[in-house]
Order: sequence, then C-alpha cells, then structure tokens
Amino acid sequence: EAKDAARLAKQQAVDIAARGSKQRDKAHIRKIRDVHFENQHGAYDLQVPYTEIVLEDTPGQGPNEPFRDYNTEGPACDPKVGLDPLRLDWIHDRNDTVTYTGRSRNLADDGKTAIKRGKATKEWRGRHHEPMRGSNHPVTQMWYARHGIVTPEMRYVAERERCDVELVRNELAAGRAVMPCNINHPESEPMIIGERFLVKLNANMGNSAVTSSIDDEVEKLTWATKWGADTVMDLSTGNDIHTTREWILRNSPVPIGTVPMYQALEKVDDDATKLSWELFRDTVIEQCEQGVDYMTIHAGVLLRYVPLTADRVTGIVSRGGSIMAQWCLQHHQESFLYTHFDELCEIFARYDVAFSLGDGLRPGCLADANDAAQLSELMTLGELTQRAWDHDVQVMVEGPGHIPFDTVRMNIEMEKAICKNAPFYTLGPLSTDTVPGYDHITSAIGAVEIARYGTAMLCYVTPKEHLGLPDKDDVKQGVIAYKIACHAADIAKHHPHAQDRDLAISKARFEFRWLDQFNLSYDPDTAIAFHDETLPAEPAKMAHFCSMCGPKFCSMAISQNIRKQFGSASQQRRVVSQAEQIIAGSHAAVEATSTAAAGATGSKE
Ligand code: IRN
Ligand code: FE2
Repeated sequence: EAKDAARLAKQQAVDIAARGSKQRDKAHIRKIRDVHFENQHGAYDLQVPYTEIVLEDTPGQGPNEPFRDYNTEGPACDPKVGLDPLRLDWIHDRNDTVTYTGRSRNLADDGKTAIKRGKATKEWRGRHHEPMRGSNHPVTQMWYARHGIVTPEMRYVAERERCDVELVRNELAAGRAVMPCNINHPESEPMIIGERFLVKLNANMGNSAVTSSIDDEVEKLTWATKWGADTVMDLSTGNDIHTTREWILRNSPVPIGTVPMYQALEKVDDDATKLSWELFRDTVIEQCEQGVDYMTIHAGVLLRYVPLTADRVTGIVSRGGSIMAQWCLQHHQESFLYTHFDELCEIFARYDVAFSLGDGLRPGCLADANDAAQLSELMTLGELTQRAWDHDVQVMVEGPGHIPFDTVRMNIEMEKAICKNAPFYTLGPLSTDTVPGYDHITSAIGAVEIARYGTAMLCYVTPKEHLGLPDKDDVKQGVIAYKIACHAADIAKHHPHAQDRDLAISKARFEFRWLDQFNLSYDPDTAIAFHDETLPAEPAKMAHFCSMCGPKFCSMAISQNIRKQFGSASQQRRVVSQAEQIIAGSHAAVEATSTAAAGATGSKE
C-alpha cells in the first residue's frame, strides 16, 4: 500500500512538472527582431532572437505589454544536421579569410564563393576558415574594433544588450570586454562579456561517457542554455573528445570554451612529464580549426611560484594548474605556456580565439585565500594580458575560488588594477568551505558580491561540487542559482532595464495573476509545481490567496481591500496626511508639556 502511495505521488509530481513546462512553452514565445545593418563590407539583415513572455490582462484595467527577455537558447535544430551557420556571410564578406576542406588543409577548389548566402549548412560542414595569405592582420573583433570597423557581430550584441553599438566597439577596442567568436564557429550568436554589459554565466559540461550519443551531448548543451547559460565550457576527457566537441560546436548557439591542456594530457596517456610545447600547440590548433571560441590557458603558473603553495591547506586545486606545476618541477623548466605565449597569441589571432587566462593557483579553501601564490600568479596574468593585447587578441582573466566574503571586493579591484580592466571571470567565489551539497549557494553569495563590483562572467558551481559529477538536475540548480546572482548584480549595478522584470512580477503577484508570476520566474516549472502541490485546481490560478496564509490572512488581498475602501491614491494620501497632522500635533503637545515641566524644575535636559 505504501508502495502504491509512493508511486501515485511520483506520478502526480511528474504530471505537475509536465503541466509546468507546457505552461512555460505556451507563454515564452521565441521572437526575432530584424535589424538592417550596413558597413563597408556589405548589407545585412541581422535576425536577433529574444523571448517574449506573454502576460495576462489586469482585471478592470486592460492588457499588459509582453515582457522582453534575453535569450540564449538559439533556434532548435536536428543534432545530426546542426545549426545554420548564421555568421558565414559576415565572415566571408570581410575578405580576409579563405575556406579549407576538412583537416587535409586543401584549399576548397571553389573557394568561398561555393557557399551560397542563406543556405550554407551542408556546404559548411567539414570545412574551416584560415586567414587569407597576404592579408597579414589578425581577424579578431578586437582588431576590427581598434581599426574603427563596426562588424555585424558588434551590431548584433548591441541589439541584444539594448545599448549603443559605439559602446560595444569602444569596450572591445579597450579590452574591457570580449566577444568570443571563433571564425570557425559561425553557428554562434554573438555575445559580449564585459563590466558595462549584462553579467554573464558559464556552465561547465562534465565528462562524457564513451557510450553517450550525439543526442545526449546536444541535450546537455540545450538543457544548460534553456535555463540561461550564456556560454558553455566543454571539459570532456576520454577517447571521443574530438567527436564530442564537434557535436557540441555544430549545435551550439552560445560560445564554447575548453581547457586544451585536458586533451593534451589525454594524448600522452595522462603522463604529464611527456607533455611538450609542440604537442600542446597542435592540440590548440586542432581546437581552433574546430571552432572553440575561448580557451583556458594556465600560463601564469610559473616554476618559481610552485613552492609558494607548499604550506597551503589544500595545495593546488586547479586541474590545469596542477598539471603545469607537475611538468615544471619534473623538468626544472619554466612553463612552456609562458615561454611560448607569443606563439599562442599568434595562433589565437588567426581564428579569433579569446584567452581565458587560467587561475591555476587559485585558493581551494578560505585559509589559502589571498596568499602569495595567488597574488604572484595574478601579477603574471596582468603581464600576459598586455602581451595578448599587443597581438590584438581578446583576453579575460580567471579568478578564485574560495575566499572570505570581506575580501571579495578587494579581489575584483586587484584584478582590475593589475590586468588593466580586462574582464574578470570567476569561479563563484565560495564564501565558506563548510556546506558540501549546497555549494551552488555558498558560491552564489560570493558571486553576487564579486559581480556587483565589476566581474563580467560567473562560472557556475553545482550542488555536486567537491562531491561528484553533476547530473541534469544539478546543472539546472547551478544555472538558476547563478541566474539569480547575475540578476542581483545587474540590479545592484543599476544596469539599464535590469529591474524591469522585478516590477513586472511584483505587479503580477499583487494582482493575483498567478500564471504571469510563474512565467516571469527564471524557473516557471518549479513555481507552478510548488503552487500546485497544495492548490492544483484550475480556479486557484485566479484565486486571491495561496495556501501559505490561506484566504483570510493574505496580506495582498487585505491591501487590495484597503484600496477599495479608501479609494484612490490621492484619497489615501489625504488620509495619511491627516494622520500625520494628528501625530505632529500630539508631538507638539507632548513637547510643550515637557518643556513646561523642565522649566518648573530648572533642569536643562
Ligand atoms: C573559472 C574561473 N576560475 C576557474 N574557472 C573554470 O574552472 C575554468 O574556466 C574551467 O572551466 C574550470 C576548471 O579549471 P581548472 O580546474 O583546470 O583550473
Ligand atoms: Fe573547491
């Protein structure tokens, strides 16, 4: 009997969840805004996606405007076909690249003209772009920005961010923002990371089992972007690493990041001593050709910094950082990432890959925070930032880790000073080490603080951090926790329009427009499910109460009644000002009495 009850409860939960996501899909309408744009290279119709959240009428007052939301989901597609290469024409029209077939490095006989405007998916598959020989300038958005060229990519993000395109160009030129968009990932929708723009969130995809299918991989990606991930890092290791990444890239509307060191280590059977610059370089080029948009490079882990971690409680907690530290010690040599950094810049400049300078010596616990190892590495990252900029290569800088809350602000301010305002990209930071199982929360607390003072992108942490590989639900929990952190920071920064959503949902709440309240949530499914646990009947979606306080004690219902009784706002204000006069009058009377009393006794207060 107990088993039956449990089964029934489970079925009910499933039904409610299904109803929730159906409700969400009905109200969240994907839309396209057509933006006409011309520059020296051509004329374009940019189709910029956004979501419209349809709202109900306010009873007695009329319709409510749909709410416009930022959307990273991209158009849905068949994973085996992949997305349309939206940026292909933009890239070709710049006339600074050529198209090669496959990895054979043969120039496609028909060159770029073979790919017809508009219907390029099939033709694009199996090819990649290289800068044109003879055109000796970097093909990076930073180079274009610095040369006064406004690209379709810049115009596209200006539309998404609802800001002036000149702000976009200016921030890119100054290095205060990055737009990771490899010329070999034309399927991606341009997205910008910088302090002056909406705070972004990255979701990491974990190891993929050898058996996982193309659909599983794409499913994980779409799941993360459905809940609002702005970029995804593919941290897969294992035999199928190249193929897995191919599926992800061809289906990803968001920028994709990797840590190429993981694949390099795979190639030498996990023996860090066997790593070499040549092997690493070839791995990087392989990923550049595939279309990876940004790469974590732990080039700040120098030989002389490694001993600084000897007395730490948790040593080196970065995977990439520990691999490099091991190599440096075993070879008694400076890191090849550091000694060959300029060559890396030259490679990145050829594909417009952005650096994410890794924090290989980030603190792994509060006790190790802000120590000599962490700060020495940061100084080196500052130096490398400038070197990348000298090559017109885009850079962001990775940051901690675990740090006490009161030192969070200091961390972003140090990064800005040392790395000349290059965008900061942080892992949380976790504000305490004490709650495994809840590290999406311990870290989201630190994340809001670091973002409000200027961190441009937050790397999510899931509830499984320190415990195991996150599953689908953990990914969702992590993304939602970080959506909250990003949004709270946007509001704290007084970012234009940031608070609009709060106003819309609060009005809906006060007016008992339950469906609107659900649909305006970052997670409508959970909101509906929680509401329906106690009041599943359809009429409850219009009721002037919920099961929290019941019908008689709903403060919002009482407030509405007050309005009805005392009428308009001006009437209410009159009542209040009368009350204030009465209060002021009585204060005066009290004062007069006490002054008289004081006078009588001669005391002076
Ligand atoms: C972000 C900020 N600091 C570290 N991260 C992310 O951590 C980084 O982008 C990557 O996705 C992940 C793992 O990096 P390590 O452990 O190799 O440094
Ligand atoms: Fe940790």
